[in-house]
Amino acid sequence: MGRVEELLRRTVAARGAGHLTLIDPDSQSAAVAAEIAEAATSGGTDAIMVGGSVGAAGVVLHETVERIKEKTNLPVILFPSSVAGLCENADAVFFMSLLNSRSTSYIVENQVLGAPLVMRYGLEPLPMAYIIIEPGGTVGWVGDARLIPRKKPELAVAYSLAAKFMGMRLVYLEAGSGADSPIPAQMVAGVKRAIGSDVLLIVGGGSRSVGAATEMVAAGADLIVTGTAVERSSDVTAFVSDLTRSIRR
Ligand code: 1GP
Repeated sequence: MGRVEELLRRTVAARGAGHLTLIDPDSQSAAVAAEIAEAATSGGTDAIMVGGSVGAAGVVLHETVERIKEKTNLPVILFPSSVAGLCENADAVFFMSLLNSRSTSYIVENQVLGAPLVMRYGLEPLPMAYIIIEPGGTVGWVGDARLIPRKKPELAVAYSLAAKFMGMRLVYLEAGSGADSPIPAQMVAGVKRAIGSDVLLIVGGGSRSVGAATEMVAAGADLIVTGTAVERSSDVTAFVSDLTRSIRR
C-alpha cells in the first residue's frame, strides 16, 4: 500500500470520514482550478481528484495538475476516464475498473494500456471498483454502463462484494456528476455492511449539500466526493469547511 492510500485510511480511521474535491480540468482554466484547490485545502478537504469524462487530457490536464500542486500540498489523485487521463505530475491514480460497463474497454483494456504508463510515471495506483448507479450522467453514457437501478441496492452489494473478492481495496459508488440526488442511503449502508471496514467506500455524484454528505457518511460512506457543488460555490473554503466539519467525528 502506498503513501496516498495510507493517508486516506489514516484520515478515515481517525476522523470517521474524509472529503475529496473533484476538479474537472475541462471546466475552468488551470489557474482557476488551482484557486479552487487552494480554497478547498483551507476548508479541510483531504485530497484533490483531477479528471473528467470529456476533455480531461493532454496539456490541459498536465497544466491543471501542475498549477494545483503549486497551491496545495495535498495529494493529487487522477480520476481518469481512459488511458488519456494519465499524466506524470500527479501523485496517485484511482486505478479503476468500471465493473458494470458493457464495454471491455472500460473494464480492462484502458487499464492494460495505462498500466505501463502508471509504472513509468511513478504514480501510486489505488485499486478501485467503479460502479455507476442511476441516473449515471455523462460518465454513465461515456462508460457504456448498465446503470444499477436506485431501488436495487442488492445489485450494488453484489458488484461491491465481487470487487472485494477480486482484491480491490476501494469501491466507488457513482451517481454521475451533477445528479439530482446522491446515492440512496440504503444502498450505501448495504454496500458498507457487505465490504466491511477494510475496503474504503467512496460515494459521489449529486452530493450538493452538507446534509446529503452527512447522511451518506452516517450510512457508511468513508469518503465523500464533491465536484459540481465546489465548482459552483461562491465561497469554496466556507462550503468545504462546513461539509468537512459535519462529516467528521
Ligand atoms: C463525479 O462523483 C463525482 O464523478 C462528483 O459528482 O459533480 O455531482 O459532485 P458531483
